[in-house]
Amino acid sequence: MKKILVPLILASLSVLPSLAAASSSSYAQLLEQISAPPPAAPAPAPKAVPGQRADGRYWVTIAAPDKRSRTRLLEEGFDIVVVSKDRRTVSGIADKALLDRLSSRAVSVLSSRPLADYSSGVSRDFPQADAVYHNYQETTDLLRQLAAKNPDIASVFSIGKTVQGRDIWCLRVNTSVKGNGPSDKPGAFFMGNIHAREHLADEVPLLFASWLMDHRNDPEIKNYISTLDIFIIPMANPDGVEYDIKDGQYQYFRKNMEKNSDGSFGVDLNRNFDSWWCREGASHYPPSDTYCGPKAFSEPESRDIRDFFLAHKNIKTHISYHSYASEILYPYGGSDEDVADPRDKAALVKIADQMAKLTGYTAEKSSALYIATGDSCDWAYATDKVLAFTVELEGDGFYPGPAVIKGTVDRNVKAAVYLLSMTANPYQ
Ligand code: 0X9
Ligand code: ZN
Repeated sequence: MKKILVPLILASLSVLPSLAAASSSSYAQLLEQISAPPPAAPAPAPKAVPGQRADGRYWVTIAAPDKRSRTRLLEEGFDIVVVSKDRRTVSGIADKALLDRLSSRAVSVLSSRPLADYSSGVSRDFPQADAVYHNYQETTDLLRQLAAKNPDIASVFSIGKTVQGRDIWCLRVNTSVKGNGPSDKPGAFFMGNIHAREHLADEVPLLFASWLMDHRNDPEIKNYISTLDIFIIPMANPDGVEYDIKDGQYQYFRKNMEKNSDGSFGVDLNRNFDSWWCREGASHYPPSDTYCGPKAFSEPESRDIRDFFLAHKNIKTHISYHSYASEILYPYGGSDEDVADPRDKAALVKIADQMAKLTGYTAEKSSALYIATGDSCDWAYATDKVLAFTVELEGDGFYPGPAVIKGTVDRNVKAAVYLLSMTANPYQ
């Protein structure tokens, strides 16, 4: 019955935008899209699916390259609305239970978003001029596409939820372990966008992930991929990001979306870690941009990142991307003290110097920028001796426009690859 209905549904919904059109996950094509001039007219708001209300269901895109797999999906109860032109993907509607079922099986879910986003007409996207930046959904979709195209080496998993219930997604590149399981291989962890308005700090690790997949067969990269455990979390504070771009206008928002005791919003996640918590460079005043929260690790996002580190003690090196100061910073930032271990100090300085050469940025001890306590990199170093760097990307503000993306990513890919080269033996 359902099989007969599908063509009718497709015909009746032929006016829908081609939501399932395959978007590219290749690094070169992503950069081409970024360099292309923005379209003259604003993109139309996503249209409501006729007759559908915002009721907890999802608009889902799934890889289904043959008829048999599409049929199986229908039998599972997946409501196929669109088959992509190349017939490789289908999009349609699923409730939460079905989406969970599909995600936990071998089915390749490429993207999913609440139907509410389609029917409410609420914009959650960048201003038109910056449309090439990736919002939360686009970031999630790209990570999933990369994993779907490289299933032998990559997987995507959530490290936990945000205040508003979004998943914080991690792409893992590991030839033997998928998802969140343990690995003995030395780990390198790249994280971005813990501060909401620093959108370039999502683009760099996200496009680095795409670059890695494109270059997976280059002998040097192949070697890192087969010997290391690489984690990439491009958007550590998705609630803040989505708020910052709400209604297509920038909100200059830095923090997470915690509702504070005084009614204000947001804790500075980079002041909420348990490293000299809420001493210098942090504020107890909730409306402040550097509000440290009511206690260390009061926030789900900082707890998720903490627990992620604690679950992966094999992580040796780390970058947290921020913007914008063109700096490579090494611990400590919460104190003028040097790290006590001279071997670690030498490695931190050496690696920071080399990453500075590769990017053209300035290397310095984090506290030289200013002392700020509760910082994620200080905590990672103090807890597990992770060689942790804050990379302050370039630009002339928080919203430097699309033109800076390519150069910034190119330069930082070089530094990230260098960090990979140091991960197995940082003290070389
Ligand atoms: O203040 C911060 O959290 C970072 N700078 S930003 O402008 N992106 O907000 C710098 C963190 C460096 N760490 C310390 N100085 N502790
Ligand atoms: Zn920042």
